[in-house]
Amino acid sequence: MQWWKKSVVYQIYPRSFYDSNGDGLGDIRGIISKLDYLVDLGIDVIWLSPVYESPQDDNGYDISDYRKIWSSFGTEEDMFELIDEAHKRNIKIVMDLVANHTSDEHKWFVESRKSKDNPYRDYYFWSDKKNNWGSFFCGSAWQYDEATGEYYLHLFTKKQPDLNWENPTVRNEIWDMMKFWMDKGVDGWRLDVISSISKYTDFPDYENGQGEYIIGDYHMNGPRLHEYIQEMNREVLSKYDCMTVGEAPGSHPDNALLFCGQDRKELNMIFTFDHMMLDIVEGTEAGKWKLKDLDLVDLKDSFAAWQNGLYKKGWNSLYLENHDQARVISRWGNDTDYRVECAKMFATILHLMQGTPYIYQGEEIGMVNCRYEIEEYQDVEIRNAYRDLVLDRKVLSKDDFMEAVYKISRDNARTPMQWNNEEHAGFTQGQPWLRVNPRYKEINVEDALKDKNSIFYYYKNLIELRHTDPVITEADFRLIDRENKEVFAYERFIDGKSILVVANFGSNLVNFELDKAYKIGNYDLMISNYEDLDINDNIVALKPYEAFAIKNY
Ligand code: ISL
Repeated sequence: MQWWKKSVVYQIYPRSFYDSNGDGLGDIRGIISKLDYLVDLGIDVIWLSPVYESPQDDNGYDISDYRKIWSSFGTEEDMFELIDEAHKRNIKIVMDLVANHTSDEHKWFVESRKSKDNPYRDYYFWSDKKNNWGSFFCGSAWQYDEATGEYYLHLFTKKQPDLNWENPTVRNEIWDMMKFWMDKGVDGWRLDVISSISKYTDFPDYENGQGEYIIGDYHMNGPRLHEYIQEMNREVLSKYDCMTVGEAPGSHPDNALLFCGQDRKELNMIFTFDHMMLDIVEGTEAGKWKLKDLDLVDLKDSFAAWQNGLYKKGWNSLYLENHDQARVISRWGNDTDYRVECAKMFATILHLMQGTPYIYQGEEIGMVNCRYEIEEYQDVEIRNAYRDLVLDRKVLSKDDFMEAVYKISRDNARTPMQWNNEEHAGFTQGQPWLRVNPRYKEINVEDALKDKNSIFYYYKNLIELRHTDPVITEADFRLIDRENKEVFAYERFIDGKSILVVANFGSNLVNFELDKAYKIGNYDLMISNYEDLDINDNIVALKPYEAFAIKNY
């Protein structure tokens, strides 16, 4: 079995992880000093969000030199040392490949914008007119540039011009850069918005949609997408023992296998957004900022479709949080009275499915969303949306917008890691770039490590189970009691062995009937977030956010 199928990945967002030099920003030496913490947790792989040279318009997802490290994060030597120190501890390092776009300060773009006949002109998309495509971060996806009187394409901010993958020279530049890092020991890639690298180059206008600028199907899954990924695999990936996970907005169970089908020679797995969109009202002018309640049945259906759709044909990535998503216990659960139970409940559901689980920094101690004044938020997505949707176009009231920010905005995940109960949660000796969540005195690593019932040790147990029990990595998946709006239950089964996972998704007391196969005496408890199960005649009385897994072997 490929190593990444038994691995658990831990995502580090470097600017918020640990600051070793007191400038208020996390850095690579900070990460090195915390590697033993990750060894204790038991993870196998670190996915590092971008550390490259960057003007930081989008916190490093705007790269101006792919082979240099941003000086506030450290030096190239620091990065090589991180790779080395991680490897000494049997931890692999996956870097972020942000190649759909560069920074406008990358030398390719600096050249490209100079003149229409510059050799770098074709590295990007230039046009004498714009269509009605919108940017993910508000407004038009086209920016007029004085120097040559043309527009360039940017699906993200105007400081993130899209690379033209039609140009074979661009692709070769990317392959060389990937080899550069892999030759330094990097073990794989998380590929940023990989589903957008191929464009519909006739740039058709959207016919239907809300507002002046529209985001829709032309923004992803372009005609040459899989040709490019296959070329990448042929030219680079196939030459290394590496893992790959593509971030793929617009991926669904029916096209997922094009990316990660075993016979495709493309990627190992992808990140879908299907389950993360379930509380967003789609197709409104408010974009991602118009929310509705999550329906648990939708969430179950989404996971089940991916679990079943990829079984024996592809491989799932399993995630609930990352640097673009809110803290899940605040978004869909309870981050006050039942914070600990709830965090363990989400972990149980996620980590006992088939796939490679991803833990986002702080998830393992149950970090929660924050509520700040609008001025405090740093994220370009929040700032642009506030200006466009609230101030300029008045699509949303400030109150409605702020409620959405508190629920789903990206800065919820980006507040500094809470290491202890000292000032700034021990993240920095200086002024943190984004205010530390005020609940750090109650939620921090130091306390978690002292409490054997903490969320941290629960994650550690789940990781240990994945490493030791092949049923978790190999078994089939079956949803149980699909229509139940309060309980998320599923079974994993293979060769007569089965695991039953049951989770109460709310604070109500709920009775749940177990299948006879699991009657008392027939099962072993694998993990549970309460001291004891309350079972009578196959009926289990579930306490608030109670979750457990039992097995019949
Ligand atoms: O922006 C979105 C919805 O608000 C997503 O569909 C978007 O495509 C996705 O979040 C892309 O994310 C990645 O690329 C961005 C960067 O800002 C994110 O941090 C990164 O994860 C641009 O590089």
